[in-house]
Parts: sequence; C-alpha cells; structure tokens
Amino acid sequence: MNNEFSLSGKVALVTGAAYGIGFAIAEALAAAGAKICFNCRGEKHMQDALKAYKDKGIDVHGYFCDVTKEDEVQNMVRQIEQEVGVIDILVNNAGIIKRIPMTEMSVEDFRQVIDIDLTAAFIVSKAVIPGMIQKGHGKIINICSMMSELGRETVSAYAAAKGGLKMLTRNICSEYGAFNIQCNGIGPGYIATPQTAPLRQPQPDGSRHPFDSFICAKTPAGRWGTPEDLMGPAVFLASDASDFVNGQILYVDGGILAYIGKQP
Ligand code: NAP
Ligand code: GCO
Repeated sequence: MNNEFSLSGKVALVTGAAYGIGFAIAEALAAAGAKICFNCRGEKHMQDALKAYKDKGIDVHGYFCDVTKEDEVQNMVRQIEQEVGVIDILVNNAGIIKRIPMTEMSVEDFRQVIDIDLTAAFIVSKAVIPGMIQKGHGKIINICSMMSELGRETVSAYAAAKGGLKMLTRNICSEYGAFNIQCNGIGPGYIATPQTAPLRQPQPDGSRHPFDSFICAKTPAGRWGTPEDLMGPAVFLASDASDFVNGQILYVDGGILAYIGKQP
C-alpha cells in the first residue's frame, strides 16, 4: 500500500512555493520522493526560499516566473523539461487576495485577482498538459478555497476566482481524464500564512483580532489550520493512490464548511 503514495521518480511543479501553503506542499511532495520545481516573482523571496529548502535538506529547482505571463510560463516549463524532466505533478498554488468592498474595488484590482488566482491556473495547466499526455499520466492539483463555496464581505474578486477554479478543475477532469490525467482541488480552510496574517493581527490593546476569534468559534477543530495540515492531502492527490479520484475538491478546513456554528 505504501508504494501507492510514493512519488519517487516524479517531477513536481508547485507554483508560488517560496513560502506559505506552497512551500509546505512542496516539502511534502519531496518527502514522498518527488523532484521539486517551484517559482515565484520576488528576488528576496527566491533567495529566502532556496535557503529554507536547503535547510530542510530539500534539493529544489527555483524559477523566476509570473504565472500570469504565458510566455514566461511556457519558457519555465520548457526549461524544467530540459533541466529536470517532463512534469508529472502540477500544483497551481500561486495566489493573492485583495480585501476591498466590491463597490470600492477598482476593475484593475478585480482583474488582477482573477488573473493570478484563476487565469494563471489555465495558463500553467495549458503549458503542462501536453507533456502529461505524452507521458501517459499526470496529476493537477488546484488550490481552491472555502470561497469556492462561500462568500463573505470584501472578497468578491477572490471568491469569483476560487469559484471559477473549482469549475476549471472539473473541466480539466472532463477534457483530459481520458489521457489518465487527474485534476482535483484542495480547498484549505483558514490557514495561518502571510496571506491571512492581517486577520490574526492582535488589536492595539493586545486583544485578539475579532476575525481570529470568529474563525476559531466557527471551526469545529477550534483552531486555524497550518500549512502542514495540507501536506498529507497533497501527497494523496499527487500519488497513484488517487488515480480514480477526478474533478473533486478535497476540503481541508477543520470542519468549518459542515458547521452552522454554536448558538450564541
Ligand atoms: P501567500 O503566503 O501569500 O503565498 C502566495 C505565494 O504565491 C507566494 O509565494 C507568492 O510569491 C506567489 N505568487 C503570488 N502571485 C504570483 C504570481 N503572479 N506569479 C508567481 N507567484 C506568485 O499565500 P498562501 O496563504 O500560502 O496561499 C497559497 C494559495 O492557497 C493561494 O492560492 C491562496 O488563495 C490559497 N488559500 C490560502 C488559504 C489561507 O487561509 N492561507 C486558504 C485557502 C486557500 P511572490 O509574491 O514572490 O511571487
Ligand atoms: C479571507 C481569507 C480566506 C482564506 C481562504 C479561506 O479573507 O476570508 O483570506 O479567503 O484565505 O481562502 O479558505
């Protein structure tokens, strides 16, 4: 059974894996035997990430690439194919959020979130799928969100993008399942990373951020998730163990989506 979860000999690309959820997923895939490639945009993020991976004994290939730029993505994928090998596992993780009330949000801001959180997954998947077809197999994991299912104030662009990413996941499954490509999503709950740091920032008087208390009360597990909580689910969806799982979103949320909340 253990062999089912082995990724040895596989080449994985995790986008936006300089830190946060992407870094933890790359670490997990490496521990299962995969060769790791990742990208980000920032020079400092890259240098810090290469040191962090090295400190964990993980041999990685880092690439500067803005996932919204199709030419940069195509070049990166070609470079990976030449330097490391044809990509077996793609994790579309890179993403941003802008928390602005919709009527105050500029079209440019809305478009930027859609571009990075949705269109980029199309661009990178489109670049990687031909190699997977040639190889006769492939795994694509899209990092969705609870906002693939729910909305909340100020995250209209992000929810629209993550809702679209859920359907792109299902469509890649539908269009490429016949080539033995499985495309699934992971829907993290509220995870403690730089992206959610503003929601956990203690108040000036030292008290807990109200959103921090709100999320812990709404989550049956009673806590924020950590990037490490996503490591096992990512290995499962990247491995042979999930060969008959396709078009699904695996929510890793401590139960928050199932829970109406405690009576006040
Ligand atoms: P994060 O800490 O902000 O990290 C985002 C990563 O994406 C960084 O490495 C960033 O590096 C990279 N990135 C952003 N835009 C990029 C672009 N255009 N091209 C290439 N790389 C880009 O975020 P996170 O919390 O780890 O979230 C990772 C993913 O999980 C995102 O898709 C997010 O929506 C999703 N998610 C997060 C949570 C949560 O609670 N944290 C929950 C559900 C889903 P550079 O800025 O250097 O490029
Ligand atoms: C927010 C948070 C969420 C999380 C995550 C939840 O502002 O509500 O950033 O969107 O990032 O996507 O699954």
